[in-house]
Amino acid sequence: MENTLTIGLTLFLTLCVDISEAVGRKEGPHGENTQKRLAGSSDNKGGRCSYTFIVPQQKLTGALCLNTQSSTANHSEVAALRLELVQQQEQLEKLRGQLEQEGSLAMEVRALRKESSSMNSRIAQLYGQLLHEVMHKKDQALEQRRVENLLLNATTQALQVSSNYRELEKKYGALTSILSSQNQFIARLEKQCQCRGSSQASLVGTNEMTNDVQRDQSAPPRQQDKTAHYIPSTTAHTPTDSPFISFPVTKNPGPWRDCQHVLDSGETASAIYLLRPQSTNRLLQAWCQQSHAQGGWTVIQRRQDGSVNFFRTWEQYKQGFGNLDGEYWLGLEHLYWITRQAQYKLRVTLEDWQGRQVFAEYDSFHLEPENDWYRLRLGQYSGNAGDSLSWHNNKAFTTLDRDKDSYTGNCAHYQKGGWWYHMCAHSNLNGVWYRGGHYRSRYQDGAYWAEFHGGSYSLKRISMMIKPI
Ligand SMILES: [Ca+2]
Repeated sequence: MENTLTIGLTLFLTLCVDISEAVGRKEGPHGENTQKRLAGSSDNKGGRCSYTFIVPQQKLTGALCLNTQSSTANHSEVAALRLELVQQQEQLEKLRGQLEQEGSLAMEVRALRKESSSMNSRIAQLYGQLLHEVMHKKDQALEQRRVENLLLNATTQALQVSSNYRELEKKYGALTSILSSQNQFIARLEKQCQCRGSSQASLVGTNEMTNDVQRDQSAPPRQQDKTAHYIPSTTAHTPTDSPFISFPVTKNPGPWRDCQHVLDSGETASAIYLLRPQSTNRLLQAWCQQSHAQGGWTVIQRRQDGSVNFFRTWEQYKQGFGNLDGEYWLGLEHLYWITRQAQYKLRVTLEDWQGRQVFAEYDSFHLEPENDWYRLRLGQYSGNAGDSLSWHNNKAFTTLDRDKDSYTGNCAHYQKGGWWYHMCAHSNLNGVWYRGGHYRSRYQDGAYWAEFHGGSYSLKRISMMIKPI
């Protein structure tokens, strides 16, 4: 604008100078006053510079110098200037248009930048989500692999269990087969026993069974079983007959009520004596222990060398069996009649394989009759062997062929001897006599007293004795 104004003023001044010169040339000598009035004190002679001051309406700063001699502008220059002015105006317009265009572009750029920024944040968000999903999928893959491994392990275990189950089934089948054959064997034995009883065919059947079971025992079978001391089975059918073959040489031939009676009669030697309990015609022989614990003891059971098989039937446990000077069982029926006479006490003496001797005493002992399965009635314990019989108090007697115990199976079958079983035993002095004490067996079938060395220790010497109080 300032340039345009300057150019305008210059043109105006140039035009003014031209006009005044033209006027001066027309007036000639008459125009001197006028020239002097216009130029003031300045003199136009000899090409001297004349000045004309024009005060524009706008405020001007600085002095304006007009060379009247150079103001020979022509129209072409004016036209050129005008053209230039127009061109500049056009350029100005163009610039303005460009400026406006640039302004709109700047707006667009700003909008684009804003959009770009929002897009960037959106991309960052999406990237974050994607990363999260990738990690999640990775975790899922790991979890899936873990579950697959667990499944694999479980399957392996299931297969193992299945295999074990099949093996157990096979074992069970084998055991069932063994049990079946054992039952058949037992039935055969019972039949043989019955045959033996009815035909009175002496001891052939018994000896067969003895030998057969003897194989379970560590001691070899002895010929003693076949000697004259064996208690014959005829007593079961003719109780009044004497079942005994030998008698000791005594001052008084007897019979006596019990061994205390023998002692009281002056017979102080420990030996076999003939007894006949009161209220019965039943005669029997028993070993009287007269030197131990003040004497007078009627021995009702003895183990010492494994020479006699104790895996016997009900009838045999009822009547008694074995060798009176060795291992034997006096008989439940005899015990019943003896203990009816008075109040008796029971003494159990035990000896282990190191020679240690202990005893257990019960201050009362008697049996119920056969129709109550010779139920055990026992008093208070004393002694140093430990009490392994009170648990059996008030229990019926059980044998291989007569199961009166409270166990689901037959305890006598597993423990290989008749006893007052509960379910099953804290003691079984009629079990298998194993040599050496500790034994290895499928069942707890040794001759043991749990409180003395436990159930898997077969004792060396055992005796059960009764004596009236
Ligand atoms: Ca039972």
